[in-house]
Amino acid sequence: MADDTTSGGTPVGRRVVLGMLGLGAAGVVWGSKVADALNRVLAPVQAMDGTGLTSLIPAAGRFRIYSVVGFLPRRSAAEYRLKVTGLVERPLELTLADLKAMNPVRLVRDFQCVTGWRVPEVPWKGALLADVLDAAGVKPEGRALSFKSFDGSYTESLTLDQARRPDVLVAYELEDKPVTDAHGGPVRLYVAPMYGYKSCKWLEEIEVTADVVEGYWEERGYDTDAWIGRSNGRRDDPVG
Ligand SMILES: Nc1nc2c(c(=O)[nH]1)N[C@H]1C(S)=C(S)[C@@H](COP(=O)(O)O)O[C@H]1N2
Ligand SMILES: [Mo]
Repeated sequence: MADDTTSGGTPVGRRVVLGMLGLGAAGVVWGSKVADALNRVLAPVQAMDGTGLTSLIPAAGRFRIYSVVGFLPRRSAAEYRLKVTGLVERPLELTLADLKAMNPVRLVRDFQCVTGWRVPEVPWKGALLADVLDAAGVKPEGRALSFKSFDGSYTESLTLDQARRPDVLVAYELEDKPVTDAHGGPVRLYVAPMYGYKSCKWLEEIEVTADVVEGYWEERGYDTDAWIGRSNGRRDDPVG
């Protein structure tokens, strides 16, 4: 399943969003007061494509903004915590200051969604995921990671070997500014060599697991190993 699943148009987006709100597409009578109210609430949601609802808010700049829950969750920098749990010696609860105290890494890479859009030369900054893992101390039986978002729904995964690459960040800056709410701030994952869906927004928890636990889009047919240019049947140029 790749770009052939792309389906533009507001009606699809509405149906999916209503489904997620538990109302059920079949029972919805368009034009009803309920639908009108929902449309006002969901006004920023413009379309559905192959990896989610695209909110075409002006602040998005060069990107499309995705949120599978149909809204943009919000957590202030002051109240933000990143939990590191599971098969670790020392479970952690890191503040944004804790993350910034780790060796900062800045990368400039193209950002590539599996549906085909690409933003060239995006600067990212954050702590190496490897450094976060070392701070917690991964137990010998830990071989994979499960990432959870504070949107309450999105999950992702990496093997430990993938996670320890020098181009995988727990990112707090995007385009040399704090990661915005829309882009998954205060802190999101950034997996440079893989398609965008691996880069979990609104990152709340990293659980070390024995085996890979498939994430949101993997459960819906996308490849677990999401290398740009050699997964999901795509032939994109690899990132530089
Ligand atoms: N929590 C969460 N993370 C997510 C998504 C999402 O819907 N929810 N979408 C993924 C996909 S498919 C892409 S391409 C990128 C898009 O990042 P952006 O919204 O900052 O452009 O976020 C990824 N991370
Ligand atoms: Mo995506």
